[in-house]
Amino acid sequence: MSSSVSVVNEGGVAIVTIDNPPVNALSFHVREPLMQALVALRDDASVAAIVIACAGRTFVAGADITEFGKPMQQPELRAIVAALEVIAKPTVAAIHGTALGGGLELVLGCHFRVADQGAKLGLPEVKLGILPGGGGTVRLPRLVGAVKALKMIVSGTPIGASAAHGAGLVDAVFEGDLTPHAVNFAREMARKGGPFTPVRDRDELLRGTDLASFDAEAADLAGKARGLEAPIACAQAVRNAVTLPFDEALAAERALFVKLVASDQSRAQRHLFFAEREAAKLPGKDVVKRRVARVGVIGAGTMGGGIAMAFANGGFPVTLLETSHEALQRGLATIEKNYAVSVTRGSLSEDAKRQRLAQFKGSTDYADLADCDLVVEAAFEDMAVKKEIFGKLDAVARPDAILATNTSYLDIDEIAASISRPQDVLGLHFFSPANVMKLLEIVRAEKTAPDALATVVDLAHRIGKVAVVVGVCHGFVGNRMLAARGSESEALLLEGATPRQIDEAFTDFGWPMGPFQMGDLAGLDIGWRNRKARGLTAVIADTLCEQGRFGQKTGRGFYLYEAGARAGVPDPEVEALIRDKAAQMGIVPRTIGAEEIIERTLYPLVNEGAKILEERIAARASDIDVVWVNGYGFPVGKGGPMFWAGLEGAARIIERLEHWYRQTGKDVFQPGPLLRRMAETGSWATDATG
Ligand code: T1G
Repeated sequence: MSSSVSVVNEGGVAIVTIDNPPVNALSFHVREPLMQALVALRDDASVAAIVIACAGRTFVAGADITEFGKPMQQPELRAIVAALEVIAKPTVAAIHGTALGGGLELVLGCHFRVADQGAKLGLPEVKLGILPGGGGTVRLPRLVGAVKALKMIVSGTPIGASAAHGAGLVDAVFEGDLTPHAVNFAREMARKGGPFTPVRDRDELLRGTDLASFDAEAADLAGKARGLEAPIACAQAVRNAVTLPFDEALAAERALFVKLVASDQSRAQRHLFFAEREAAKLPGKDVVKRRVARVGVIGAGTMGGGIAMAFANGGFPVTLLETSHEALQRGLATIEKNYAVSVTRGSLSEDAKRQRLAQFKGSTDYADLADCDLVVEAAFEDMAVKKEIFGKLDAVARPDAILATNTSYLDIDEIAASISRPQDVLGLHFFSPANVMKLLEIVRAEKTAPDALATVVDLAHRIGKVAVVVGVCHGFVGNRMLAARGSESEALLLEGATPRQIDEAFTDFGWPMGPFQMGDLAGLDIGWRNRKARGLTAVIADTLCEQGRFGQKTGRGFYLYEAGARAGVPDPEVEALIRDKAAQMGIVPRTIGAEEIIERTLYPLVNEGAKILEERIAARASDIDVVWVNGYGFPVGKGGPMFWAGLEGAARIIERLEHWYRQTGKDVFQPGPLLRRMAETGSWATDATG
């Protein structure tokens, strides 16, 4: 045997244990000994049944994603599953942790599956821009039915053990140590005797498929694909399971897999998978993290309330502080309403709502923050206000409490310098709604202590956030680049593009919404206040705000919103306003195509990202991709702005920016050294990252 696969014969039941930390991925050094073990056990007369289990924290979490894009070494997963299926004696998978992707496909080759209560089973390949390539699209429908399989595979969302048991994917669920239960189950199956029908031969569920309702469900899911190929291919593969003989459907799955795994979209999504994990890694040696048992949040407004919920949802007791009893009650009432909405939607149980609300303690007295290990300030975006708050915190907070600000733009070094312990100060820049948005920009100030930084990076993971460590500058990474993206939006309006045309160019690119839809959703007054604070203007947006048109919240912004409508409709008044302003500025409108819109908004985004890397505000280009995909909806199929720049070609980006700068009367475009180097080498690596 090998160190990755071991076999123990327990009274005639062979226990095959896979041991490939950290997630038992089906790497080649697992597949080869696993195949050898199965072939040997198939013919071993002393073995009446076989159990496949895993060591460590989880069952097989999938194929080894790092092997993609390289020649696949034999045996492939498909061959192992086929070898499993011809074994006449009962085969039982013992599932704990997460059986995902190839892990679930492996267990579909077994006659039976048993799981512990906390197990999850799923086929998340679609999130990597591919589809299950080990027979999952053909076998899963045979156990749970075509429509259930379609939803699981196109969403990529795993299901829990009890749901899997109810759906027929798992034959038994056990509490406690799973392996003995699995061995007893296998022994009982052997005692009862066969035949043991392999999943591939179980067609009964498929025969009842209503293809019309299947197609309707598939069409609905396809409508949400936003240009991604994998969801469409997943649906097609599951449909093949219903309409084609097993082996033809399996061959069709393989053909789709081979096409997708080589696609830019899958490369982009695999890039993001590893980029998110890389972003959480801090340079230098590991440091001892500080203990965080209780969190304080200052400010119970939209951001403060959302931040408090994010920590309460992660299991932390929260002290929520406001300046007045009325403001505090308003904040707590909003939090309770938010949880009530989740209960109504069915995404939260009443019991969970009660548990989370019990985590909150409200106060208007700073002294009540004295037992907090982390305090997050989410007050008004004003430096004087922040300094006053941090001054009070400096006096009351525990000696090694971490003092964080949620500021979007202000200089955190200046805040840190205003108190006695700058080493405890950092930024936690949440994105609204803070209890929903995954991205958390962790701002490392000049004097932030390494252990404080490591502590909050770990905390981010514990509350389900995707953390990216960034440096101090105006807008950090995301909002600084957002300003670069928005700089041309108004110019495009004045030159002849309508808000709808610009937004449609974005949604056709794959964004969930365009810049004007996003502005109306977030509230145009936020940008207006920020521009005024910095002495900047945006002639159209400023005029709309002066008219009280703040977007959805006022029923009118760039678009008109019928009572309560979420989707706006073009407003002739706005288009007339744009025409008037353009005329006053002597601009003659012209037809502007989608390609120009994308080049003039997204190429400056890339250029700003390159500057951010040069200034070491972000440590890696992939960190910038993680920010933009998780904080602003950059299409995952394009991998984030910096990965996408590689697809576009930095040389082309430079050439087009030079063109547009000339065309719009700006100074000559000067690409920075890193953008130039990217054009020459195809790599964003800076000296720091090698
Ligand atoms: N392959 C290679 N490395 C993997 C991996 C995988 N499948 N999954 C995780 N890792 C690494 C990860 O990069 C990190 O590395 C470490 O393991 C811990 O991961 C044929 C083709 C299982 C829920 O998509 O969802 O099967 O940073 O930080 O938060 O049809 O990992 O430590 O160096 O995420 O506890 C399908 C992907 C593959 C599941 C655990 N499977 N993994 O989460 O730990 S394609 C997936 C996850 C496939 C077949 C197809 C999560 C997790 P490092 P982690 P975690």
